[in-house]
Amino acid sequence: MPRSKETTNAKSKTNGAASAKQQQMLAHTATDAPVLTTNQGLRLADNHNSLKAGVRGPTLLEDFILREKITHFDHERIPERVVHARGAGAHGYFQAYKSQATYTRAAFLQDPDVKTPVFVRFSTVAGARGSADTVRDVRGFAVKFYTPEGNYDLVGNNIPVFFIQDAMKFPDLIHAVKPEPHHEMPQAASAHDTFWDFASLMPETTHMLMWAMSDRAIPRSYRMMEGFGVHTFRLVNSRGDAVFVKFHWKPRLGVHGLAWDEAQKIAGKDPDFHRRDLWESIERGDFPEWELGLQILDEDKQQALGFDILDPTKLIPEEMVPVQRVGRLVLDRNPDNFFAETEQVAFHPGHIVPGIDFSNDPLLQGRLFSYTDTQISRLGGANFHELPINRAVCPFHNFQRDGMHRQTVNRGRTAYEPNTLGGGDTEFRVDGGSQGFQEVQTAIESPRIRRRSPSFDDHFSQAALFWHSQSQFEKEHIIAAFRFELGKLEMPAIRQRVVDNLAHVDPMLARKVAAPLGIAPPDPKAAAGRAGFRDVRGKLPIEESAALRMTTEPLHGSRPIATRRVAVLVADGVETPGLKPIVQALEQAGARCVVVSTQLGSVATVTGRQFAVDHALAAMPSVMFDAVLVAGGERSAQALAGLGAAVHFVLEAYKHGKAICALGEGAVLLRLLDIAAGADVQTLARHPGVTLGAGTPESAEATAKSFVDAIARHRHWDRPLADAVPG
Ligand code: HDE
Repeated sequence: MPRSKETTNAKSKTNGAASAKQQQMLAHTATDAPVLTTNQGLRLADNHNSLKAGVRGPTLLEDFILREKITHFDHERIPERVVHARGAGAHGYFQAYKSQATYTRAAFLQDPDVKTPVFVRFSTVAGARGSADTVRDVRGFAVKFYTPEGNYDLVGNNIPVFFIQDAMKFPDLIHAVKPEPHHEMPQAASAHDTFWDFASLMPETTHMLMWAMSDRAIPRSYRMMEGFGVHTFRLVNSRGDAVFVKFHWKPRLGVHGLAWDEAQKIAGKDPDFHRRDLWESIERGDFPEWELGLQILDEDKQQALGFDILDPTKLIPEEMVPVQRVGRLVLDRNPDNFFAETEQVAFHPGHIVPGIDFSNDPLLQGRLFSYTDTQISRLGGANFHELPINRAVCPFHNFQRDGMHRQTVNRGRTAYEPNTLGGGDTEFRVDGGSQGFQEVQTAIESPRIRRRSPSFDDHFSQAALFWHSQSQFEKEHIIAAFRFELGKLEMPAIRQRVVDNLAHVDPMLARKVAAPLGIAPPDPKAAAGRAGFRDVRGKLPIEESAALRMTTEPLHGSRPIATRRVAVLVADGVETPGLKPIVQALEQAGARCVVVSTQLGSVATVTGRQFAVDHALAAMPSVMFDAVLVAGGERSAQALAGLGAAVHFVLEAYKHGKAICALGEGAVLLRLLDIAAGADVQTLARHPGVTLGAGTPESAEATAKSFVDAIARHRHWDRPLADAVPG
């Protein structure tokens, strides 16, 4: 209804000056923007003022517009996930390299020309939805394939084994690791008494604890971590033949971690570190990529392995059963809306397609009924499959009906099967033929029994395999992580139980962990006497597995430092002729260079030109970067060397093992660290990952090459002085 003149005048009077200004700001969109309405489609004449009894009077109950708006706002939140609450997601596709028909009839693994759409959600496990990304934790790696045969969810983690063997213990595990119930502390951390109390009393957790204390639990990026289906599944071909399978995701960029000190600092300086990294990479066109790997095992070969493939605390070493790479996953589109997609996506290990089936892993079996339950409580009813992010892309129809928030308008008279009234003999038929899902038929003839299989009793041999497979730096980081976590405990008895258990992995590991903890030396006998302790060792034919180490080899190809972030430190008086070709070479090798200075805007070069600055030191600390390039130029270098923030920047990067390159006079920042004193070849050789360049255009090529090589090794953990550097 058109507004009368009086109404308009009265309104502008009551709105006052501020409102007039706001309306002026909105004026340029007024003609083409869609009109604001209520949820019922009623056009709004005012979105700033509630309906009052006079301009200074009380708000009227009849203001249905205000009530609708506030009521909706009051109900905006849904319960966060019980576990994996903190996450980030992206769209993409999966493409098989060639048909896997020999093993499976799953449609998405047949045709190399077909791209199957996917949505992937990465997550931490313990923290609340607003917790920091870089805490020490397992990461979720959940993939939803929208296949022509229905949705298939591969709901895995970045660690190939799990803490417990039986679903019965999952609520206990999660209650132990979540913030303690009396004071709700600590957030998103396992370094507290209840977690280690539980873990130390359940020695089956030992293998997973080794992984959780390693740098795998503080990934550099979601893009640089592996993914695993964890449980043993089955693949089934069109003849109905089944094989066992373990699923792997292998990242194109290698597997890399942060330094623990760095991870903790990032948690404060940029709690969204992983989420931002994923988002920005996709926005820039650096699409994250993984290869899908299959470890295939004939059903009759399982006995020969020396451990039980149904036990989720065990992995199959790649040396025993190689991983076949069968396709690639590419993430190339960010969500349009976090809530609608990343928050409402509902994964379930039981969302499966013909050609894939389960094993009897008792943890997997428990998961199969848990996930529907959680979606019903989180997403408000049984119709969560109708939300756009959860909808199958193939037609789906059945006689399930009604329920909260039903969106489908089912037609016709029949909601049952069989029927004769549905328009034809039956409205839908079941497909008992080649297309329908059919479980693998397996014989079960056993007594009903509530007991753990004795074949699950080996709690330590794979923990030992993991430990012995680690490189020196990984071992040191694991020891430091155990010391950190146990050092936070209030109860010495819990520390003692942990190191007593560790003595069954390796006595030296246990002694090193125990040394600074003020407890008695590890006692393997005490551990062996405790309830729940099992150490019936199987026989593994290998003592080490190279596949269990993190990547230290540089990437091959033309972009060996793809997506690495390099800070270029400059100040007024910077020399650019020797700097620019290096920046160019780094970017050609795939890196992203970011100019950092004392202030935003630009600095003046030595010849008086403007050199643009991307970030100020105060807002962009060195933990946000993979490498540092200190520019040359007498005045620039002196200015930086006189600034605590700049010195700390380089100091911290050195401590965290990052590649550092200083050009010409820029080396003065390293001299303060006593790194480059008398910078001859021998001295430099003692400082892995440090490059000193002359800073001239002629020397740029050689300097860039050495710097790129250093960045490509990710981190230089073998720095002799790193511990001595305060930071
Ligand atoms: Fe989960 N898990 N889980 N889980 N899980 C959930 O489902 C559960 C387990 C995993 O990004 C919940 O939708 C039980 C193993 C991932 O949305 C819940 C048991 C592995 C995600 C649930 C397990 C996982 C979840 C919480 C033991 C690695 C996040 C919200 C029987 C293979 C998916 C939800 C996402 C989420 C239950 C064990 C991975 C409560 C009962 C083992 C990646 O249903």
